[in-house]
Amino acid sequence: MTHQWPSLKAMSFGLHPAFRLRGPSTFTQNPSVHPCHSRCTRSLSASLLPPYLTTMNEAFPDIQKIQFEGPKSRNPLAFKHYNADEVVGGKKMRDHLRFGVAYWHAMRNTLSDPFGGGTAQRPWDDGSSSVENAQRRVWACFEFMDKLGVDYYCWHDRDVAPELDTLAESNRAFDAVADELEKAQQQTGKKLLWGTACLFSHARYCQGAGTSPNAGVFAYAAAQVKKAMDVTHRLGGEGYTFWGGREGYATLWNTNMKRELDHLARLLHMAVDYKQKIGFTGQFYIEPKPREPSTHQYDSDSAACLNFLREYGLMDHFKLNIETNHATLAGHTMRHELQVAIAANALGSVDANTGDELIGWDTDQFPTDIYLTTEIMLEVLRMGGFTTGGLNFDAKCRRESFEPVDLFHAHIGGMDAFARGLKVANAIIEDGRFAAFIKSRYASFDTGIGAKIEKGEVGFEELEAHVLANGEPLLASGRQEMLENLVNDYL
Ligand code: XLS
Ligand code: NI
Ligand code: NI
Repeated sequence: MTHQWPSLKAMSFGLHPAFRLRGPSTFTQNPSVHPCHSRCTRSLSASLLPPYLTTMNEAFPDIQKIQFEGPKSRNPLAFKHYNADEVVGGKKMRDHLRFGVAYWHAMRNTLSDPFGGGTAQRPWDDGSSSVENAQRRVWACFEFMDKLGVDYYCWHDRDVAPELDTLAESNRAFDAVADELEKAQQQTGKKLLWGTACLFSHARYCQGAGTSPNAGVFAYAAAQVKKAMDVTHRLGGEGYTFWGGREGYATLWNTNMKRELDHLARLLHMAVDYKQKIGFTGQFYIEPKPREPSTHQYDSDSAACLNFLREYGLMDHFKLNIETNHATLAGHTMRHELQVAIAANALGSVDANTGDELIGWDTDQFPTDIYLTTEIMLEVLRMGGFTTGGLNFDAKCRRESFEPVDLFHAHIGGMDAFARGLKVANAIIEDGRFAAFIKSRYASFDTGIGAKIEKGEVGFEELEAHVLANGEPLLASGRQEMLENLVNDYL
């Protein structure tokens, strides 16, 4: 749906200085302070705001709606490959890819790193933790999504609304921001892919949330999840994610691992009960990650998550939300993690990003590697496509890329990379040579003794007799090099 935002340029009188901020930043005096905050000593009260600012603030006044211009275009603010309504393999690109904007990165990440504070210029944001600022940010985000042509977004409770002194106050602030989110969703047709609770930033969670040794912290986490589920439900969210931010340990010298795992499962069972109670029908996801911030996270990879879910009787209620950079931190490829999940009928959604091969942490970069996006889309197509899930850009601009327009370049690149990945994956599937090769590789299990093995009709004695009668088996080449060459034919 196309929505025409009123132009703020025409009515920019009386704007708070934060809104006039355009062009290069001058925050170098104190890089650890948010650029807007360093200039702004008071937070905006609702009465100071012209009424239109609570509905649309023209956060990106110089940027038009991003158009598909095709591969020959030289316009960096255009799609070369992502053409939302183009049909690939019987389905529109937008329905295959179901892109999501991650609120925490696009709207809240100041682009700090371990050696320096934030650099991001976000002129619509006054840097305060006021509810008004949070409400204004909503409209900046929806303007961004609308201009970008992304249909979904994801949030943590504390990305969209501030954490205040008490749970009651935080919940009230969350409701007030949810009012704006609801209005913005209705106005633009954008949808919530999933919500989640941030159970890792506040100091109370320094020893974990569901796995904290402190029952009061467990209770706080439960209360926060309850509220985040309520708001996700209210906003029609299609899913709800549990990323175990600090659900792990720093050292086993102070940890009762078994008890912590039991507690985590208890929290998730409570969430399942509450989901049924409020009638929330969205999909629950667990997001694997091996480490960082903890030394070891209990949800370390797809296999560990599935084992945990099976052990605690939660398999029917959860699928996995798999993130590329987490897969590689776990020492796996993304494709490996996806296949493990698909084999258990548990692939739900994808956090689309990528890591840096030379940096050892979760760098959350935008995916631009077509080989990677092809592999991801091959697996997604192979499982029949997303249902509730999608491709959430859990990715941030580099610290050097601090201008608002960089948010567009980053997402456009990711969307184009996935559009190409989708097309290549679809071509590979339609062509059928890989599938035929893999099928033929296992052909000895289709008939004869192989079929009997698969059906469980033979045991050790029959197989010994088979070898005694037939002798040494004849092996075929794995043809890895030939197949890798074939991939390049499609790119
Ligand atoms: C952090 C995670 C986080 C989750 C949501 O590494 O990727 O962003 O996606 O809590
Ligand atoms: Ni993630
Ligand atoms: Ni991550």
